[in-house]
Amino acid sequence: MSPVLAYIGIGANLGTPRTQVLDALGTLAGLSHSRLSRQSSLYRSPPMGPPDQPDYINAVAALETRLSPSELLRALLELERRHGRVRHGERWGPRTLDLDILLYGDRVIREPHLTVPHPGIQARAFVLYPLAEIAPDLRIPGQGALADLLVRCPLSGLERLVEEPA
Ligand code: A4P
Ligand code: MG
Repeated sequence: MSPVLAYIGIGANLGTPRTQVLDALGTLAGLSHSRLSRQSSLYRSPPMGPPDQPDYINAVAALETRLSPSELLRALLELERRHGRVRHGERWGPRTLDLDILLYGDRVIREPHLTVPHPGIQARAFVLYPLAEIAPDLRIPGQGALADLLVRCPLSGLERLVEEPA
């Protein structure tokens, strides 16, 4: 099977979100049958949904992969399990890492456990802006040009984090 370019959305808002997102990018880079080809900056945004939770850190990665969509989903769920929990004393805390398959090439997938393109894409600044940073000319199957979705999507407090030089 020839490689497909998949886009992965990464989000975290518990524990140390920035570290979790950076660690997730590192682990994605080591995923089998895959190559991390691009990664966005990190972005901070207020929570979409219930407001009584911390701000999120989000990023998007482009992954060239030979994994099938279901193999990729399985790998991401496993990665969430490995990275997505923080110890609070002796007990495992809540999930702290969310990994979504935003796009898998130009495929449209509607299966019980996998919907691609990810259903929230067009309304989520924390997905669209990082995606546009690494793939400005992208078309979203069934939804049109990313650039057109972007102009219709308010920033909603999204902020790109500028990394301090080492
Ligand atoms: N699943 C179906 N399609 C996909 C896909 N394309 N990628 C299934 C990944 N998973 C997919 O996932 C539950 C199941 O969804 C998986 O087992 C898989 O079979 P989940 O991550 O536990 O739950 P969810 O349905 O994604 O709900 P979740 O995570 O509560 O909601 P969302 O939609 O992911 O939103 N605010 C800001 N600012 N930034 C954020 O990142 N994220 C959320 C979570 C809420 N507010 C946010 C952010
Ligand atoms: Mg999710």
